[in-house]
Amino acid sequence: MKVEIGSGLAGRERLPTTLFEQAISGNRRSLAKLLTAVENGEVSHDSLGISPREVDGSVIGVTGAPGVGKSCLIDRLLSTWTSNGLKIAVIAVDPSSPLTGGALLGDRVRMESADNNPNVFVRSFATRNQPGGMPNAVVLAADVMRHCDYDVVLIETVGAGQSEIRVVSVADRIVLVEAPLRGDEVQAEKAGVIELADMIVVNKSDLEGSDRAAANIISALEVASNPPPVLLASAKTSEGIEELADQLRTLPAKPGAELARARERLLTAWDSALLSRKDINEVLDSLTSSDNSAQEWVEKNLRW
Ligand SMILES: Nc1nc2c(ncn2[C@@H]2O[C@H](COP(=O)(O)OP(=O)(O)O)[C@@H](O)[C@H]2O)c(=O)[nH]1
Ligand SMILES: [Mg+2]
Repeated sequence: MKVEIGSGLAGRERLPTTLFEQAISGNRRSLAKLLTAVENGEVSHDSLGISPREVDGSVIGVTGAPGVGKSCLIDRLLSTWTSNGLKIAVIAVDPSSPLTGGALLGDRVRMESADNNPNVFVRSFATRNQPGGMPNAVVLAADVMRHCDYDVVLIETVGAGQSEIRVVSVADRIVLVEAPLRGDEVQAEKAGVIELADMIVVNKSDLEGSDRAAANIISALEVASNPPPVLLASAKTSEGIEELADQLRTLPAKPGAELARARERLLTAWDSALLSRKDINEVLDSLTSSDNSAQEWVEKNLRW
């Protein structure tokens, strides 16, 4: 089935399947347009005629608090991988888009390897109009990029909060980035990510305290049944980057993480189904009156 997308596109370009064909044959502009339709929820796997991708380790979520160096590390990975002949796509997800406009300007500056490199495609995704739907859009975007011959798709989040965990839980593998000065104690915020992370990278190894930060993380992980590998690296000096780039290409999924990941995916699908109810605005209106509680509404309206 062919679906029309947006009125801004003329003629044959209106068809996502046409855009998809053009994107597959290497047209970056068509890929960008198709991804806009994906971001707006205007296309699906079905309408593009593709099945959801098999998990093969090629879609990697990169999460961690703002400022730890995720974008800089990704920039280094882009250089390393593209010089080995790989094509890499990056999806930068910005759930705080009302403030930044989803443009991630700072990140664009930091991803220097992306500029004018035909083997790199960087795309930012805003969650603005997508309550609960973002992870689904990211899944489709990553699948589309893989179809367009990108060997690795990196998904970068702006932070490491609950909504970011939701987004990266759709990736095949999850990398948590840490940095010294933050790593002194494993904070509550990270508990959920640590359960999901297949690897922890302590970035800024050029700074004092990075060894201690890594040691603290390793000792905090001792209680975990399947602790992920912890790697020290520096996006500034490139120390550890080759090793990181190598390991990420063959990183095994952490045993036991499937359940935690399935849980996040279920919650995502659940949110998305709830928030896309036709009567969602009436439901929300009814909850604004003080005698209706959300808990009661759920009990009355959702049965299992
Ligand atoms: N010393 C040092 N600074 C770094 C390193 N990696 C990133 N930074 C700095 O950390 C800041 C945040 O980096 P950025 O990649 O934007 O972090 P993000 O918010 O996690 O994406 C920037 O000022 C970088 O220059 C590193 O390996 N060593
Ligand atoms: Mg960043």
